[in-house]
Amino acid sequence: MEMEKLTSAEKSAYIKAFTAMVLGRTLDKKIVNAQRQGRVGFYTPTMGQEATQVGLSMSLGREDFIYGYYRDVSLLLHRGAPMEAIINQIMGNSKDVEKGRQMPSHFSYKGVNFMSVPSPVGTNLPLAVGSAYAFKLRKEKGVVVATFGDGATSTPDFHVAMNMAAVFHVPVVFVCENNGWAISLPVEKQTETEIYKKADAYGMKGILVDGNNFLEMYKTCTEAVNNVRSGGGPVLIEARSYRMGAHSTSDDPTKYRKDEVKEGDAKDPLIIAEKILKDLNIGDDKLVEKIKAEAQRIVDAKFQECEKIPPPEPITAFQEVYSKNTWMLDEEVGDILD
Ligand SMILES: Cc1ncc(C[n+]2csc(CCOP(=O)(O)OP(=O)(O)O)c2C)c(N)n1
Ligand SMILES: [Mg+2]
Repeated sequence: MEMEKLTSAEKSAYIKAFTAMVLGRTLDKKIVNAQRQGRVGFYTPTMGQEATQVGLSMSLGREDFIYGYYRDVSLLLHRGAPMEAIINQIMGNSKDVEKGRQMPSHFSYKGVNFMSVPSPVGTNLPLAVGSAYAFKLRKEKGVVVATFGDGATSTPDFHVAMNMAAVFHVPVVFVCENNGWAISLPVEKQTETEIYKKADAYGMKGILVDGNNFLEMYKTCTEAVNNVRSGGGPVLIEARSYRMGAHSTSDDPTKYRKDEVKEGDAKDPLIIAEKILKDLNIGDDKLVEKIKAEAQRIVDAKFQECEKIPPPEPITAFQEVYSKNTWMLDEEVGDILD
């Protein structure tokens, strides 16, 4: 890698990025293990997509909105969502902002403008476009980001959203986290063309980027986001990585694939990030080990804390949907809780 002169702000941004990636990976493994022990119900691992998510997050501002998807744990962590908010959501306990009413991994965190994740794949895309249209009409400077997988590009919503975004020239950044798989379907069977090329048909720029490399992601996304922010119209970014884990804790990928990238391989985004820090003289083995040990300590402590939190009270199933409950709901509450 060519040597660059880095400012101290850049150095700390890169260390923050690496730390978020390590936290994401560590939390991921903790939750998968806990699911195997029957301590949480379900989870969609983020492993392999840490660099894509963190590099993207580095390019965004506080005012920007994210219509993300169920794998965006590293993005949430880097953007500043408290780790306990993520764990509480997975557990569906009484401190979960959704009070257990969403499936685990379907996060929502207002503090960092991360909208509620919908289960039907691709449905966040038209919502992101509508939101970006509102930004435009109000002349606000924020951009809206939609993240989604390679499989989501086969949904009608993807095409509807791309077309409307381009026609109305709204400030939206589509980021396809192409991890090579949609459950058991490889991307080669998903589409006859490369995903970033689809942008051309709608009249927007399509960009291909190495999603395993956080620095490439950061640089590419920063340029793209700045262009969208200054009125350049929407963009589609295809970030290529690899889903290192199972689709979800209900999936057994050994039934349909041989793992092509394993933890610690040269293509592992954490290994690439470690090498970047070392090549740029920002960090050494000692720093890397310190960050990893600290991440493990934090994850273990937070997990233990969250496990002590009781489930939501039954009455909460009837609250926070309407500003004032309908008479039918009131009757139901009476029947159940009397
Ligand atoms: C409209 C719709 N169809 C099917 C499903 C079932 N489903 C859930 S996740 C998934 C795969 C999505 O793959 P991709 O978009 O590549 O994201 P990834 O899980 O690989 O990150 C499918 C088919 C769904 N939730 N919604
Ligand atoms: Mg996929």
